[in-house]
Amino acid sequence: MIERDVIGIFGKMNSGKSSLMNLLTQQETSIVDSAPGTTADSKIAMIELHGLGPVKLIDTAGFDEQSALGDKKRNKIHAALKECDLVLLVIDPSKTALDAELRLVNQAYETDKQIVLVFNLFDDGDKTQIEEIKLKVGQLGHFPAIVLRAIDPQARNLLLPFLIQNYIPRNLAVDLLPFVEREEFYILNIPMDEETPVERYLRPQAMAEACITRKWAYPVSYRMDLEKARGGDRFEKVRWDVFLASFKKKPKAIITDSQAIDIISVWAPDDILVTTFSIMMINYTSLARLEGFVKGIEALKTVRPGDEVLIAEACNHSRIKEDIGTVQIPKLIEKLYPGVAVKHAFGREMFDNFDFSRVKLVVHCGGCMISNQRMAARLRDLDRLGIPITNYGIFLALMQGEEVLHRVVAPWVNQNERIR
Ligand SMILES: Nc1nc2c(ncn2[C@@H]2O[C@H](COP(=O)(O)OP(=O)(O)OP(=O)(O)O)[C@@H](O)[C@H]2O)c(=O)[nH]1
Ligand code: SF4
Ligand SMILES: [Mg+2]
Repeated sequence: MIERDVIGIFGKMNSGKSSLMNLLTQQETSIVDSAPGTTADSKIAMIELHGLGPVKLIDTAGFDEQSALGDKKRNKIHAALKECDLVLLVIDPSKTALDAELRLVNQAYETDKQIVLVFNLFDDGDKTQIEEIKLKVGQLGHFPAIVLRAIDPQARNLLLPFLIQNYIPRNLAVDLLPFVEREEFYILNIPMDEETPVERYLRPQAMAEACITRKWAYPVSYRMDLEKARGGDRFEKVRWDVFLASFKKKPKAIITDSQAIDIISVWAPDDILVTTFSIMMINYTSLARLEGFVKGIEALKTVRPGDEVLIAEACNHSRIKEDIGTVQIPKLIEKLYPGVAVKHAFGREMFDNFDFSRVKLVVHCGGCMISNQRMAARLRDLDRLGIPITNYGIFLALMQGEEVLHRVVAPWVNQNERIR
């Protein structure tokens, strides 16, 4: 069966949803009429869209329908919303009451849907309303928007490139460890502290192990005693040296817990690649946008007293003692950037309602518990606010010096081909 991306077309009655459907299918798929409430049931079309592949389009009834049939129609709209990957929200800019649109946007956002706005221009004079709408309804200003005339067949030439540029397809996948080669050895350095679950690896560790094995290469786990290593315990270093010497074939790379980068960057021989789980994970969840996170750390050069650095974790895991986000990174910031305040945001909804006005940098965890879509939405929001974002692994590597940062990023250079 073909995995289709599902695109739902939503909006008020008579906003031009069915016209948009027909524009995409290039056929009279849906009935278009000036009578409000023409589309009573969801209308479905299976088509191939150039650049997007096979898609299922769902044209829905107007969500402002008040008739006796309204409830049944609304259930259908909800079903379509649940099913779709991309919400095309059609807005007639002459109608400036947008409460219903906002409700839909909130529902769509909570369920990780991607959203784009289609301002359907019935009258050229309505153009001026669009910026007003975006300003008035700030939330709408966050989404990519296109202005077109749904009944103009030429509008398709605008709409398709716009969708390709702004939509991340469901089947887009990124190679978790693109530099892994068949029949090579890879060390996973897993110190295991109080936060480590007893019977399993953390998600990034388990994913790395599975990925390396799937590629017919060999993952080898090593438990480093970080306390002893940092305390200069001679035997801990000897244990590491003996471990490394036991390989007949030199391991190709070490993927370490970012917390151990201070030790690994010194103990790992120069001819073995080094990176961290956190960097691997953020590259994966951001769909190969590691470069942006590496660039983001440059903001540290310009932070001043009174500025804020936001530490963001995408889940609410239990935090014990020397937790990286609540203890280790804040300590480093306090020490190296006096007067810069550290803020925290945890959980999936973390960016909602957060006051970003003084935030100069976001330092994000690996993000293993959120979807690519949600991460993309987060990056887009920050981009619009002009706030750079970096990641735990990058931050901790830089704390060991520019050359260490260089080293942990090196395995990814020119490797980040997106795979569809
Ligand atoms: N001038 C102009 N008219 C349009 C445009 N888009 C749609 N219309 C007209 O607006 C009316 C409603 O269009 P539809 O596409 O049926 O709207 P809808 O949102 O599907 O409406 P319902 O199914 O009733 O909810 C029709 O008469 C269309 O011809 C446009 O871009 N410009
Ligand atoms: S989402 Fe972030 S904080 Fe939570 S387990 Fe994954 S990497 Fe750690
Ligand atoms: Mg319709």
